[in-house]
Amino acid sequence: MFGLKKKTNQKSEDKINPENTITSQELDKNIAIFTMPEQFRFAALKKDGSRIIGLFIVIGGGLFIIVLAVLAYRYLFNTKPQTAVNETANQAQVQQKTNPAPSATSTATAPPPAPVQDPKEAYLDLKREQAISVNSTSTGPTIDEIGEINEAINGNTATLTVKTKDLQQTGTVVMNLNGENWNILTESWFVNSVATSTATSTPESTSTPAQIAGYKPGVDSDANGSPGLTDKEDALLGTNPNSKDSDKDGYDDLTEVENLYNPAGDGKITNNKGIKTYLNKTYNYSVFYPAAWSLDAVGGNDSVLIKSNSDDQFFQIIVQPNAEKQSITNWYENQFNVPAVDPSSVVEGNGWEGIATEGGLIIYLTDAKHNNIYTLTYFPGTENTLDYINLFHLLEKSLTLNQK
Ligand SMILES: [Ca+2]
Ligand SMILES: [Ca+2]
Ligand SMILES: [Ca+2]
Repeated sequence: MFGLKKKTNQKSEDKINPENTITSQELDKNIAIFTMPEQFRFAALKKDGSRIIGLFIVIGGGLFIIVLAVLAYRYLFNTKPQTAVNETANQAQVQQKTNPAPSATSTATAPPPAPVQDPKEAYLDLKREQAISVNSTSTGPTIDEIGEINEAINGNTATLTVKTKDLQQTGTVVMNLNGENWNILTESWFVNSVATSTATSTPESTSTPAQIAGYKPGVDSDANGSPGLTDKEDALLGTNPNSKDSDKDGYDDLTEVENLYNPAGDGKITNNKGIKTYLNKTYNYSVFYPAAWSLDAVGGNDSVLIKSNSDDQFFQIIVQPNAEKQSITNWYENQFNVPAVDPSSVVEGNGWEGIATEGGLIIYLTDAKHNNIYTLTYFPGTENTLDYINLFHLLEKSLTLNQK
């Protein structure tokens, strides 16, 4: 209680202490002074009113100078860099105009722009576009039916192996890179007759090509029960469509073609004017093909189209790396996710071993060193007519790999 009393006493003493009492005049002074910076406060306390006014003028002048300085700074340094940027931009434009292409002497060559998409995604996008397009000339199954896709990219060419979700169809899609866009070069679909019905397929199915399920045989005027060269093949080779042995040497036209002999005269089939040899120097292989057909090598020679001049049928040869150096059987089993290859579909050729599928319309093969996978395909056109099946077999049998 005593302590409390002392405290209240102290408070009341503070209030009545004359030294601490501030008059209304002094209070006005202090309010004015306390708005000033600290260093002027004590000086102002000692000086009279006129001095305070002088200080105001000095401070106001100072503020005015600061404002001027800020404006000057903005004018000198904020506007000038802007014009400097414009100048360099103009210089760059001028340089671009005079130097449109990077100089050949430049050591630092810019890398080519990366493709926007990978070919697989580009293919699916194109399929989606086809699905909503009224004027679509779509090939193969719809986007909803497409299942697993394997892609092999080789430079500007990509080969997609596409399977439908029900595994009933297999497609081979070749795409090429044009600038930043992947375009479909060729797309072909086959019903998986061999892969899904190995139990019922017979080795004879590949040797009687005129009877491949789902395909029509080509017109063969002199067949008389045993198929020979088709009339369209006769036209290309200069043989008689109404004679089984056009050159009367005792060997049937078809037998001669199958054994790489000339059905229209003496010697080997290279003597026939209807046949040319294509040599692919990039992958060091050669094949025989119809001389009248056009040959397009695209994508750095890894996709070659050999096209008929009279209809929409063509042959194709695709080369892709055999990345894991697998035997053709292992490669095929991995690629198509089949447990075991039907032994009757294994074929051999000049320096290669392969697997024939779709009744022999597609042959996957690899060289002795397992460096590359070669895919030979016969596309029998939109009519699915096998007009050139024997010439496709000729191409297959003539394929020579000269791996160093
Ligand atoms: Ca014939
Ligand atoms: Ca003959
Ligand atoms: Ca002959």
